[in-house]
Amino acid sequence: MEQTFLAIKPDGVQRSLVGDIIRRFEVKGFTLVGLKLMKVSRELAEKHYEVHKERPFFSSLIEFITSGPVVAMVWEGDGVVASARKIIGATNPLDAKPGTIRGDFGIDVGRNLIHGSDTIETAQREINLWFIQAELVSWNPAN
Ligand code: D4T
Repeated sequence: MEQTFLAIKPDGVQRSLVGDIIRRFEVKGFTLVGLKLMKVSRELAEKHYEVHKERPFFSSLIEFITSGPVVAMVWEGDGVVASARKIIGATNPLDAKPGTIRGDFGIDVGRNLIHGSDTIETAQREINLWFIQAELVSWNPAN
């Protein structure tokens, strides 16, 4: 079954949006298989964002993601990687459509509330980076 990695960033946690954000993926019909609140180490942050190492915003991105608690999650379902990206909206919240998480709650690209894996391959890499297998729960939703 297809899986994706999502992380509610420190701004989403600080603004008490955790419940609202999780609800959007639940009501869509995806299955939550991993969930933890964590303070992200610099090492994990740098590995997660290593593709952006040379970008001018890299150091502020690392400072921000390590600044407070993050809610790390794994969600499962057919097409979940692409669908979650649609639910999240464009990287810059000013460009994100109303109805998306970033479109509804943000105005700043450096405070865009949530991360979502962009491909199935990236999702597998990120799930393995953030979770150990024993933290993931395989279950069949009754509905
Ligand atoms: P993430 O990876 O956080 O889900 O965001 P996206 O996949 O939508 O966008 P990204 O990888 O291009 O950017 C990663 C992260 O960097 C921040 N950022 C991005 C920033 O602070 N300034 C910028 O100019 C850009 C492009 C926001 C998301």
